[in-house]
Amino acid sequence: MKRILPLLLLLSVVSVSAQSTYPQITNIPGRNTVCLDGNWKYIVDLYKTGNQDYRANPLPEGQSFFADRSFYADQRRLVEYDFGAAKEIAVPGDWNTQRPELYYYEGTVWYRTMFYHMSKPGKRYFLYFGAANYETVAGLNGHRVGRHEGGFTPFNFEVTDWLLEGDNSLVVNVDNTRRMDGVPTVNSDWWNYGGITRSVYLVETPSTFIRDYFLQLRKGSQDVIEGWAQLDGPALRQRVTVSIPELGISTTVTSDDSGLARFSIPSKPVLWCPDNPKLYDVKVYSETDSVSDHIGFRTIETRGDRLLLNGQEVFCKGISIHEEMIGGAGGRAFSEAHARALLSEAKAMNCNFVRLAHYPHSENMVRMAEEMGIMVWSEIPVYWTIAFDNPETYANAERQLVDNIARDHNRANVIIWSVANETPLGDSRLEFLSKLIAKARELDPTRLVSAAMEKIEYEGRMMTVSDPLLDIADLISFNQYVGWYDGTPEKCDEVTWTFSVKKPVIVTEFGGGAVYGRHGEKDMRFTEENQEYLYQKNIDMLSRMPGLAGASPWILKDFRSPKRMLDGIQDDYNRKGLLSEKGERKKAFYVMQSWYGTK
Ligand code: GCB
Repeated sequence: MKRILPLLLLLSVVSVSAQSTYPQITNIPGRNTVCLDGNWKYIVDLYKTGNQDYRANPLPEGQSFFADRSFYADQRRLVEYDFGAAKEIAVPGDWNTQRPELYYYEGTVWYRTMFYHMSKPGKRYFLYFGAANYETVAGLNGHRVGRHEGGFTPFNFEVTDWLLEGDNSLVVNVDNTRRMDGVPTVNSDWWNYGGITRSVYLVETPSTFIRDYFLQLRKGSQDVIEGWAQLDGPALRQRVTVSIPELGISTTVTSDDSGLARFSIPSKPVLWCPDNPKLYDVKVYSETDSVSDHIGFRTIETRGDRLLLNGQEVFCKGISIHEEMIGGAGGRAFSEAHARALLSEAKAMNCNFVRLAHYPHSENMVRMAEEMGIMVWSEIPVYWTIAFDNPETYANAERQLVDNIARDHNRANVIIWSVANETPLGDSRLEFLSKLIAKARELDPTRLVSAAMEKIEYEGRMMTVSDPLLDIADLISFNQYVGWYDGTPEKCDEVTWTFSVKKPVIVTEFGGGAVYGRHGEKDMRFTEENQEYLYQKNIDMLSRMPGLAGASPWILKDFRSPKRMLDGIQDDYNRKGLLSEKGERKKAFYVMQSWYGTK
């Protein structure tokens, strides 16, 4: 087995700033994979000491460490970083809730795992990370294999040439330092959980494989399945088949010179909807590869201020969710069981819709919601005061949008791509968000695109949303806190809403804080009674709103946020949950449950 000591120096997060050059491989559950999850060694590196030699002598991406003897200069430092003596931490998992001393930690952590592998002839291999927050550099057996920025989207690095027969050493550097130019930026109202927060896989593919495919009903049609498959590898011209046995479909086309195969298949599938979340077994195969999936078909569109699912008016009975575990130590949720726990509470509230705020949640969450018949608002972390003037920040945001859409574009339950939340008005912001909206539409013409905007008030208690984005987005979707940040709950009775455009309205946030078990008069802040009253008043107000097509109040569960320091009340939690962090239902939960029960 090769020495693993010097690997840290190789994997510096400085210098080369290019994103991973490998486009995303989609549908990992339908591929041939080895899961690398487990207990990995870790070293906390507050001062980024492991990066320093590399900073002086950067190696080009992919170049062998062992070719450059100058890196052996300081053996002592290398020994200090020997993983042999290091402790272990679970992957996936945030580091903050696994180690008390890392609760507030923001910085660099080195991870190392060993795995056994024997390559098969003619196969290609990729390391796939579901997500790691925020910046990741990975190295395999002494070779830097790639860097990725963004804490909530998947990424993969090809490692075919760097795998050894037998034991392999994978070193991963994760840095969750907040950055002004990052997406999100330094200021956000949620915990900056660091680490490898979603599963890691070694994916095996044939030398030419089906990297991605997109199959949905043609926009506006319920009887044509349309889409494409993209091959990756040397044999780009092949016969590619889509097979859906239950629909009697087996359609073959030939891919073009770039490996793209386009499909247009007449068919009348049973449509996916919350009451009948029908999924079909789908197989996409070429002469060299084959991938299986479960795909549902539905349409989503707007007509005036009406929202139509499969041509029928639908009301989005929603709740906003942060991807945080219910109970235990809390922390970043990632597994199917975590997803089921969160979504079951949404179901119990009679929801048919969730706003997965404020960043792409795990694939488990989206797939579980799809199976349970829950529609999804999917969002990227363009949140508050992003560096809208910075072209690199734009490139980063666009990359996250592209990766989010690539991962989930076959999920029937995803009906809305959201490009932002509560961003302050301005020219550069409008240009930034308009470009993101155009990009989303270019990649996926079948879904709606919007953003969570903000309400404004003008004379005489008239409320509206005044945002040039309204002309571009498909929805009037906005956050409002009448009765909490804005007056007392009674104010809801006094206001009137009006909108300058005729589009469906989704109130993407409303609510207020309450501590579970804290009781008092309905005008006493942070009591369950106050929150319950606030919800009753808001529901009355929403019911009078023209074009109301849905709501996703803030929020399912109390969630950690460093901005919430009030002693004895908040204790690092935003208390606007309808559940406590342990999952106990507050009174307002039942207000939503009964309102949605009548809808
Ligand atoms: C908002 C934000 C959300 C916050 C929430 C609050 O408008 O979109 O991220 O957590 O308000 O609790 O203030």
